[in-house]
Amino acid sequence: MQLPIKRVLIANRGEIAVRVIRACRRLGIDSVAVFSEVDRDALHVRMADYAVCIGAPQPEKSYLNMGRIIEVAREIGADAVHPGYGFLAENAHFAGYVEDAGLIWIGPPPRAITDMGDKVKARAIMKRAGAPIVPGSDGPIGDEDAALKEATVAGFPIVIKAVAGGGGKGMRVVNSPNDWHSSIETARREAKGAFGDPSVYWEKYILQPRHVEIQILADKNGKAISLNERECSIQRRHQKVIEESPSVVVDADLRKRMGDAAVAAAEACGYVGAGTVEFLVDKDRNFYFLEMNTRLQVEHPVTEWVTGVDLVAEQLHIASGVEWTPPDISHAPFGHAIQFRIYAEDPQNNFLPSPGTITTYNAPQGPGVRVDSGVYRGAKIPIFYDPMVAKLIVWGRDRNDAIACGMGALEEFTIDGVATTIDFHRQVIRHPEFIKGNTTTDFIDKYFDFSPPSDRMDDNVKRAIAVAAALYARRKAERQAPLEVSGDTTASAWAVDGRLRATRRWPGVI
Ligand code: MV4
Repeated sequence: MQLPIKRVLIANRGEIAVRVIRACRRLGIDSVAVFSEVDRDALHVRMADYAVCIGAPQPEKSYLNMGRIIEVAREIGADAVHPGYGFLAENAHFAGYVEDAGLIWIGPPPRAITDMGDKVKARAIMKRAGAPIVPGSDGPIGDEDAALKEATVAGFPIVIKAVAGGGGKGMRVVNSPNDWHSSIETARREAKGAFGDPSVYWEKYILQPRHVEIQILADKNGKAISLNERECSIQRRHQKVIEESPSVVVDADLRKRMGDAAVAAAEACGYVGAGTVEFLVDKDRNFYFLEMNTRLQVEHPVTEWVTGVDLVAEQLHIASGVEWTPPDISHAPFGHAIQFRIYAEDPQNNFLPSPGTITTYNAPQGPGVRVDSGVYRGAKIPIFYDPMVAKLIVWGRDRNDAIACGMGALEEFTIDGVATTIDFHRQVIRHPEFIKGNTTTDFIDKYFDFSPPSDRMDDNVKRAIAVAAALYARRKAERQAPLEVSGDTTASAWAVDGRLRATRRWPGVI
C-alpha cells in the first residue's frame, strides 16, 4: 500500500537507524539520516537517501538537540519523525514539538509517554484497567510510618523505587523494617540526583523473577492487539543481554491472560503505535505489571521472527493515519527466536566500553540468521554513545534448534579491532542452566564470575594452567601442520581462525 508518509527523518543512529531506513525503503518512503560530527562515515549515514549533520559528538549537541532536528526535518521536507529507541524516543516534549511543527510523530501520543513515565500513575492506570500490579503503595510515599505499616502487612523484602525512574535506576531493596527510613532517604537522594525528583514509592520485592514483556500494537481508533511475549531475564546491571520468544514459562493460557492484560493497559492509557508492557513472573507463574515502554524496543526482532510482522512497517502505517487492519498472528508463535546483543565491551575488564576501529567484521549468514548492525569493516566506534554494535537474531523450529543455530552463528561471528561480548555469549549459550531454560534475572550473577582470573586461582591452579597452555601450543602447531594430501593445499582461514578462537574461551564460567 502507498502510505501518505513520503519522507521520514530518523532522529537516531546505529543499528536502529539502519533498521528504520530498511523499513522505509521497503515501503517506498524516503529516509533522512541525521548525524553528529563523529558519525559522518557511519552506516546509517551511508544507507539513508539523505543525511544532515546536526552538531557536535556530545549527544546534547546532536542526537538530543530537539530544535535542530525539527529544523532539519522542515528544511528537508520530511513529513514524519521516527525516534528509534533511547535518545528522544520517550521524551514527551519532543513528541509534542514534532506535532506542533506539523510533522507526524511515529510514536504514541505525548500524554501516554508522560503517564507511563510516572510509575505511580502507571500503576494506578493499570490497576483500573484490571491488569495485576505488584502489591505496593497507591501513591508516592508521604508519611513514612504509615507506609511502613502497609509494607509490613505486604511482607518484607520490599523495594523502594523512584516515581520518575524505570529500568532499575534508583531501586533500593529493603530486607528489614529497621532499614525502612534510611533506605527511603537513600532512594530519595538517588532519585533526586538521577531524575531531579525525589518522589519514591514501594512494592513487595518479588524474588528470582523472570522478566516477560508483551509487544502490543494499537491504532488511532483504540484498537489494540498483543503480539505475544518476549522473555528478557538474562540481564547484567539492568542491561538486557539475551532475549527470546516464546518464553519457556509461558503456555497458551498464560500468554492469553498476559496478552489481554497488556491490551487493556494499552487501551487504558490511550496508546497508539508499537509499545511494550513489562511484567515480572514469579516462580509460581503469577505475573505483575512492572512498566510500560512507550517505544520500539531493541529486542523487537525476536517478535518479528515468530509472528512474521514487520513492526517498523506497522508503526509507519499506524502513524500515517491510513485505515489499519491488525496483522493476523493466529499461527504465532511460529518456532523460536533468540537475540544476542553484541557490545563493544570487554567482559574481562568489567565490561568497559572498547571504542576503536573495527578491523575485521565477518557477520554470520545462512538459514535462521539475522544480523541487525550499525557497523562495517573499517567503521569507528565512538566513545560518545551506547557501545552496542550488532544484534544477532537466530531462529529454530524449537528452542533447542534455535540454540544450535545460535552456537553456529556465534562461532562464525568475528569482530576484531575492539573487544566484544561475542565470546561471552558463546559461554552463556552453552551453559546447562541456559539450555534447560532456567533463565531467571539472577542468571549472570549466579553462574558467571567477573573477577580477574588471577584473583580466584591458587598456585596449583596457575601451575596446571601453565602446563595446559604449553601442551596446547604444541597440539596447535601439530594441527596446523600441512595436511597429508597430494596436490597444493592450504588451511582454510576460517578453520584456522576457529581453532585459535577455541583457545580464547573466556575464562569466567564457574
Ligand atoms: C522489581 C523486582 C522485584 N520486585 N520489582 C529492575 C529493572 C526495573 N525495570 C524493575 N526491576 C525489578 N523490579 C519488584 N517489585 C526485580 C527487578 C529486577 C529485575 C527485573 C527484570 C530484569 C532484571 C532484574 C534484575 C534485578 C532486579
